Amino acid sequence: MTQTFLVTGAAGFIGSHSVEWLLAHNHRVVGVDNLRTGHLENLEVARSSPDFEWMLADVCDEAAMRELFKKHRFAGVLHLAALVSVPESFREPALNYQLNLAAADCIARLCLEFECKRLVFASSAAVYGAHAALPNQESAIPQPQSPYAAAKLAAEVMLLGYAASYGLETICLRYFNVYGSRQDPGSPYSGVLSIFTDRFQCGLPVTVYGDGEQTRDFISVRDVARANGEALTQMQVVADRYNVCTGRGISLNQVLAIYQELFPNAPSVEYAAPRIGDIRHSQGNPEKLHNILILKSQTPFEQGLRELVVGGLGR
Ligand code: UD2
Repeated sequence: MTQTFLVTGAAGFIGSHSVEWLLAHNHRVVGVDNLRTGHLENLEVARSSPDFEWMLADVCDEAAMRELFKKHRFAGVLHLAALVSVPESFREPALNYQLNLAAADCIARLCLEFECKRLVFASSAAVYGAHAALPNQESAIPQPQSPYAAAKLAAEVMLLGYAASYGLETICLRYFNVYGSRQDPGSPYSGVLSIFTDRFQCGLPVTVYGDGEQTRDFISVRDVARANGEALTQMQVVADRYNVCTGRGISLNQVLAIYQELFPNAPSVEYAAPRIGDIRHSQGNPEKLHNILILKSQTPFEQGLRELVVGGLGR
């Protein structure tokens, strides 16, 4: 039976890929976005499908969201809409509270009211903080160091509280460093691979903050979309928090070695002082999620990066 799913933040980087995964697996999707940071062009493929319904709306608008829940009987919700920038959460703590905590609570209450059983929530590796033991395990005590991380953690606690209280199937996914097409390179705080790809393609030098030996657990957006889709649609899940990562830490210098093969004539890399608050190493343990979801093999980093460079950021 065809089921209908709601995706909030559908026009975003992760949202648009997740919508396409659901459509490719024969589901109907309603996509909502206020286009604050999302782009309608990201939904070009989705909007050509008769199984996709687009709605320009703000997830904080409870009346609009209630109308949507009333109209459709959602089998599940993928809640991705968020204030996505950590630095912006410092500048705009009230907006961070609204978008990253209050909106999640509102969506969860609507799920309860309209008997939608499954809620997949976009959390972040940011909840671990800079001093957590590596690889990050879900059982570690979180140490949020930004309003962004605090709100994501608070939302996890709230939603898992609803799981325990009302049986809502809440899956909190802690994304690590997601990369891939449609990641907007437009701000200095954009994902490093979107910035590097954009600059190398324009023949411009890239800047590395620090010595380049910092590591990140980079995961392809394609694998993240699949994890989102499987978490939303698989029969057996356990309401809990899960890392979405590869388990492999790669240094920026290793990343640059791949770019150098792809852009042999690129200007030399510039090194600058490390960014304030920068985490030295980030690496997660993916086992817990892999134990509940049947996930096929993941995209090797070298392959994912080459595809991004060849296919382009906009695809
Ligand atoms: C990621 C998330 C952030 C938060 C955090 C949790 C992204 C975009 N950001 O921040 O939301 O969850 O993890 O810890 O996924 N860098 C350069 N040159 C550049 C840009 C960045 O050297 O032009 C460095 C940067 O200093 C850092 C690394 O690249 O050491 C990764 O930076 P990032 O902004 O992609 O992601 P991160 O890990 O700081």
